[in-house]
Amino acid sequence: MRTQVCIIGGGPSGLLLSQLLHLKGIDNVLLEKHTRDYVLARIRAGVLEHGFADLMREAQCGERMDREGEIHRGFIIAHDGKQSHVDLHKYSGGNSVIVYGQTELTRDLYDAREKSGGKLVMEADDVQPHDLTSATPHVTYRKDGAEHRIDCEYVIGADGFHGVSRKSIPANVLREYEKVYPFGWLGVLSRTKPVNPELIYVKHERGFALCSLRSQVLSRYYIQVPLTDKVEDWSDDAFWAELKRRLPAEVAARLITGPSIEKSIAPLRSFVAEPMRYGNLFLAGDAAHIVPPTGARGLNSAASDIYYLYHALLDHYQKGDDRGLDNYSAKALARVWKAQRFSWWMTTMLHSFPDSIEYDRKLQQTELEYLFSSAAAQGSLAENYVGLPF
Ligand code: FAS
Ligand code: PHB
Repeated sequence: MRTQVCIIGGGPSGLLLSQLLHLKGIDNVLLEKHTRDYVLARIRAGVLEHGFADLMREAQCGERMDREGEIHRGFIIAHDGKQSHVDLHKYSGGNSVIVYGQTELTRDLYDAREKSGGKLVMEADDVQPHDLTSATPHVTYRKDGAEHRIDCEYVIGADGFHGVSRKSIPANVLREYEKVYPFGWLGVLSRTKPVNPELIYVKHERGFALCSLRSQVLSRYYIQVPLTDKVEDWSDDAFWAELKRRLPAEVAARLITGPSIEKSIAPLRSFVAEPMRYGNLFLAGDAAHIVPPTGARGLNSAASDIYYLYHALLDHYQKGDDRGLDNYSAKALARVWKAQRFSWWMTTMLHSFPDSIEYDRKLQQTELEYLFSSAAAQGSLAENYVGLPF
């Protein structure tokens, strides 16, 4: 098989780029190692920057997001016995975020690709990119016991943190930067009415907590747990009891609990791989960078990678202009590192660190006192949370 662009990975990054390129007549094939149902069963992000939402609309996949997603103009940080409101709309010059689950937007993207006859190869085994620095790269994979080859001009590595693409960059070229946090997030999804119309981020001496939602009948909650915890250590009752201990009393009193329909522990890490290009391989999304979810930047960092790649490929195929492709890595990384900074800052400010000293805890308190005493500080938080410009 021959195509112009071969995309490895059928998560939101790969699917969004595939759909955008398709609409511009750029031929592409997407290879995903799992089934669509397996991909959709993963519960992940919940908050979309306005830039991501605009890309979904440009991909003609924004209709359900706009109908079912919730516009959020702020959120609450509960800390030191107070509930402080972050007015995103006021401090970001009128912007907001959309609360719409990654599962749903990924479903919308799969539906769009399948409706437009997209060339998606699901359950593609042993995907391997080859000859990346030549003018004729190709990708091989196995399916139904047969070996397949796709000849292409560009390979997009959108295969997530554990994918094959980043590992295809030689060790003497690749530079990796990583910070692992000494805790994880235990997340629960429940068919219950959310405890609050806006998200509540909680800084508590027992550990961080987050009250989020997917809709008015589907709630998403998280509590910080030690890295040694296993999800089987946590019954639903134990989860709800611990969440209530960390919430402000009046919030805990109105919390509606119910059986978990998904429960998992995610480790927290900050990670960046440089460069994001190697020959005709371009990395995008989690294949190149990971953030702790505290700042809701994970999925949203993928958005700008896709935006830059989409426009760079358009310029190449429509104008013969390769400046976008040549500048991709530097441009994408500039925004990626800003998302890294913001996610590190939110995580450091709101979590309990096992090895912290009294001075560190005073600094956390001061960070929050400064934040809520300064319009400039709230403006900085707001512009990062709604999404820095692409
Ligand atoms: P993905 O990992 O989503 O997709 C990569 C795809 O490539 C997968 O479908 C995988 O099966 C496929 N693949 C992998 N190797 C392959 C191979 N060799 N061949 C073919 N296909 C291959 N972000 C937030 O903003 N908020 C959150 O609350 C949040 N929570 C998260 C919780 C967890 C447990 C995780 C892991 C991530 C979370 N994230 C969150 C970040 C997450 O949303 C990612 O940013 C988002 O999934 C990135 O999308 P992709 O880059 O498409 O990568
Ligand atoms: C979520 O709803 O899953 C979510 C929301 C905001 C975050 C992290 C996770 O910062």
